[in-house]
Amino acid sequence: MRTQIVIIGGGPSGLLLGQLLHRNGIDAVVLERQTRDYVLGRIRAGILETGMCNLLREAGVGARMEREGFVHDGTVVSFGDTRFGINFRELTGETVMVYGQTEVTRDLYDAREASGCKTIFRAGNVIIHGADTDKPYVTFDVEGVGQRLDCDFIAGCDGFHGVSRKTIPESIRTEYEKVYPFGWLGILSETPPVHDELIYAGSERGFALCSMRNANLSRYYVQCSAHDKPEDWSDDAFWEELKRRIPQQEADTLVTGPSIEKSIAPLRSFVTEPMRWGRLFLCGDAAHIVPPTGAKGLNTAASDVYYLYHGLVQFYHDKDSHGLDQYSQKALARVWKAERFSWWFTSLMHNFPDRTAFDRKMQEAEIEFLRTNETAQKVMAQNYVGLAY
Ligand code: RFL
Ligand code: PHB
Repeated sequence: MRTQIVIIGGGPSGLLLGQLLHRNGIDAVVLERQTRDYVLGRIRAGILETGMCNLLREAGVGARMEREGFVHDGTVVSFGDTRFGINFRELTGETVMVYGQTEVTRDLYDAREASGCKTIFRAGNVIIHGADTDKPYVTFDVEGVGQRLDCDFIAGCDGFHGVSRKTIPESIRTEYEKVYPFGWLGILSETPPVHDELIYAGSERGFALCSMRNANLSRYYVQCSAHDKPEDWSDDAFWEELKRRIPQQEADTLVTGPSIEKSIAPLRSFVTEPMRWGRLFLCGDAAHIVPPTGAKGLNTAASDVYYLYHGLVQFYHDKDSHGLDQYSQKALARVWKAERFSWWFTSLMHNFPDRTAFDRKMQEAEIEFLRTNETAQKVMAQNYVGLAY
C-alpha cells in the first residue's frame, strides 16, 4: 500500500490534520491503535481557542460546534475569599468556545468517513522505518496480519505514549519535563453547571475547577493526590470536597448527581525538541504535554497541525519545502509560550505539598495583583484565548 502521508494516531491532532490535507487534495491514511468508540469514550478537553475554532471551520467541521458550542466571554478566578472575573472579550476582543474534545473528535471522524478517507483501527505494533531517508514506510499488524504502508511523510500524532517520539534517536532528542506532585480527579455529571462561566478556584484544601459541556452536563475537577485512584473517591466524597473549595455562593447552589465518568489525570509539563526528524513530524501530545490548568493541550496540538498542514500544502502545491523546514522551530516557539502559561497558572492556583507560608503569601500577592491590575489581566486573557499562530 502507498499513500502520501501516514498519520499515526486517530486522536484530534491526527484527524484534524487528515481532514485539512484531504480538503487540499493530499492523501493520508490514519493508523489508530484503538477503536473509534474507545477514542470517543475519553473525556478530555472542553475549551477551544478562537484559532482552533477557525481551523475546524477551515476543515469543514465547524457546523455543529457553531450550533451547540457555547461562547464564553470570560472566566471566574477565586482564591480563598477573593473572587473576580477576567473578561476576555473586553480585554482582548476575543472569546473561547466551550465544546468538548469528544464532540470535536466525533465531528472529525464523521467527516473522515463521509469523505471516504482511510482509517485503519486496531493497528498494532506500529513501527516507523527509514524516517531519515527519502523512502519512509510504516509496518503494523491488523488482527495478526502484518502490513506495510509506503509514504512521503509521517505525522506522529500518537499522543504522549505513542511510538513516534521514541523513534527519534536519543542522540537527537532533548526532553524537558516537570512532574507536579498531584493530579486532577474529574467527574462528568448530568446536572446543570453551577455557573455560566468556568470557575478556577484555589483554596487551602487545594484547587478545584467548575466547567461544563452543555446546559445539563457539568464537568468538575478537584486537585487530588498523585497516588489516588478514582475508586478511592465516592461521588459523595467528591461533591463534598468540591463544595469546600469553591466560593460559598456556588457551594450553596451546586446541583449534585451521580457521576457518569470519573477519572484521574496526572499533571505534567513536557516538551521534546526537535519536533521533526527527517520525514517524521511530531504533532500534539506526542511532542508536548501541559497541565490542564489553562486548557492549552488540545489547542496547542491544533497550532502544530496548522503549521504542519501549511508546510505540507506548500510542499505539494508549490514544490517548496520552506514551511516543512521551519516546522519544528515555528511550532516550538508557540509551544513554549503555552507551556509557560500552563505552568504559571498551575503554580498560582494549586496547593503544593511542600508549600511554605512564604509561598502561600506569594500566591496571594500574585492573585491580588491579577485582581487589581488591568495589564496583568490582559496578559492572562491574551494567553487564555490563545496567542496568534
Ligand atoms: P491523543 O488525544 O492522545 O491522541 C493520540 C491517539 O494516538 C493513538 N495511539 C496510537 N495509534 C497507533 N499506534 C500507536 N502506537 C499509538 N499510540 C497511541 C491513541 O490511541 C490516540 O487515539 O493526542 P492528540 O491527538 O495530540 O490530542 C491531544 C489532546 O488529547 C490533549 O492535549 C488534551 O486532551 C489536553 N487537555 C485539554 N486541552 C485543551 O486544549 N483544553 C482543555 O480544556 C483540556 N482539558 C486535557 C484536559 C487533558 C486531560 N487529560 C485527561 C490528560 C483535561 C484533561 C483531564
Ligand atoms: C474541561 O472542561 O475539561 C476543562 C476546562 C478548562 C480547563 C481544563 C479542563 O482548564
